[in-house]
Amino acid sequence: MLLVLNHGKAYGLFLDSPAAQVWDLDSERKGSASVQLLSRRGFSFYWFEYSSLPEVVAAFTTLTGRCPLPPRWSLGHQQSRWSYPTETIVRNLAGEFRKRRIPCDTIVLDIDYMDDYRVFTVSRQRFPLFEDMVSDLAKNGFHTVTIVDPGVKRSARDGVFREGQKLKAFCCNADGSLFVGQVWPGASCLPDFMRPDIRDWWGDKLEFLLSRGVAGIWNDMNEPALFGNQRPLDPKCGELPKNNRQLFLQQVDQERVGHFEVRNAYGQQMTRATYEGMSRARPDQRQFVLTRSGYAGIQRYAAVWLGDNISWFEHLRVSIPMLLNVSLSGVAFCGVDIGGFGGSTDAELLARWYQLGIFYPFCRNHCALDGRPQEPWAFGSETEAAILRLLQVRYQLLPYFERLFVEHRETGAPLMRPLAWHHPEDQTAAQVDDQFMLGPDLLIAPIVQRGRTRRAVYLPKGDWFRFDNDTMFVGGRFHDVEYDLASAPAFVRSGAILPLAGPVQHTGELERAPVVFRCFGKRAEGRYWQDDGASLGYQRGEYNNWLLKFERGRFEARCTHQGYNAPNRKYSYDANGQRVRLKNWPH
Ligand code: MIG
Repeated sequence: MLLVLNHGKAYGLFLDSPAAQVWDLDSERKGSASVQLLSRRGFSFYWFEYSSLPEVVAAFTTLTGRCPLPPRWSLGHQQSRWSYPTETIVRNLAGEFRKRRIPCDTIVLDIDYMDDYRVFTVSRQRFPLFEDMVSDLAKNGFHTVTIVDPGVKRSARDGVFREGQKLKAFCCNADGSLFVGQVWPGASCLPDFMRPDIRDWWGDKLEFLLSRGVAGIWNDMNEPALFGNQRPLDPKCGELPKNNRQLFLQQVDQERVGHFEVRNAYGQQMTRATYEGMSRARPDQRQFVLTRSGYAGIQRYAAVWLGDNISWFEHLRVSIPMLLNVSLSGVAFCGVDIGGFGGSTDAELLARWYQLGIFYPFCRNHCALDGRPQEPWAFGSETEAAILRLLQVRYQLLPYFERLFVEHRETGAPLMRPLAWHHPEDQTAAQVDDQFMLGPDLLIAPIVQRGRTRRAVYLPKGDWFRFDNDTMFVGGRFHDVEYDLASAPAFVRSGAILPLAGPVQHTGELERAPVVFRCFGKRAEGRYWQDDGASLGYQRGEYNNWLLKFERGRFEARCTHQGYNAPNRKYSYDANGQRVRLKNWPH
């Protein structure tokens, strides 16, 4: 969607077609913009006209959908690498986290857990006791996420391929022969996820992983990406090739259409198959699916990460405007690889990336095969201590993150918002793209350049408090702010109440961890949401909703909905540096 803010008006333009689009917003400064769509199948065009950004996004997400509440564990810290190739390495990795008391909820297994990269297999050579490993991890508070790519090895010895052949599940060339592409398993075929029966088949195949205790699924390569010269269309060519020259054909209703006509729906429909399959297997649970590819509405099925970035400060910095764009397009649950995927990170970059990454809705450290390892302890004790502290902040703030996901469902508002979302009249705020708001109460302004220990932070009007030390700042101007490696680059709006929980090692401990309602400013208001963090009970009213107020030295919590029987925990509030225990908190 294209968003335009202009003199108190907010517009949204959405050209609904999964074919290639080229938008040129006057790159040559000719005074005109152009939109090109390479399709013979028609399109829908939506025009939104409101007076504010939140209204346009509310309407757009009414049209395309909103994220279901994620399972709480998926909001914790995730550790990934291409790859953790053996059971011993995975077990040691998990052990390291707990030994060092670095919070972590999830271990992600990239393509090397499979046998010969064949989908729905496990390498018994490298993971002889895969099921035991997954269940031992779970006992230790870790969830296991596995990657699933669309390519199915073209081999008569592969059961998934044979089943797919029987169902005529795979995309074909114009002459009816099987389309074969090169991906990780070698010569591979691609399921046609446009077909509902094939989505069902694929979704049911996930049982292989789910029955082994796998908690979440990561869909990669689902553009679909192919090796070598099997490239998709270059939209700049200006013309859509004939059907038989569009890589392969796909089935859309009763018709066979060229792949380029529906290319952007491929990842979307694969991810949908995944989400729906998981929902059938675990009907009352929240699902965690992660995807690289998607289309408008992908938020209904999955979190999105932005693919292969590089361990550069430039990519740390650009993740902010990129994630803001994705967020404003409805994808509230998003992030990029913390530390950077390609290349090699270093101590400074990793710590600075965690300073930002703890505020991404999706918080995962991931890196490629050939770079140097980048687990939180990979660069010595100073960096490790900084990252540990930063991750503690992430976990403290999880009740706030959960509230923001609830609000996303209510209003469509993403978690990450440009400053202009809350300050539309502020001309300076409109220009800032290396800071963002996390919900209404937190402003994040990280270090985005190498060698810096301080930066200029723009605070819109109002009073602000530095999250780390409560120092007050007057807004409406820039401030020169210093951050050591362990400080959270966050400012809290005066008038906010943040529920802070912890300390914990993983989200399994969160529900019983003490909560402190921290009040910022002389008068403050907040909201606190409680549910089981795992089931769909919230859709049946199994949650508690509290409105919090701090005024004239008094703290008050008013329950506006009570439907969840929460376990006991300690509550207190913290105002002006004084902590007061709340006795008789009604559970
Ligand atoms: O050709 O699965 O973006 O996160 O580690 C590379 C291996 C395929 C690309 C993904 C990356 C992942 C990698 N994948």
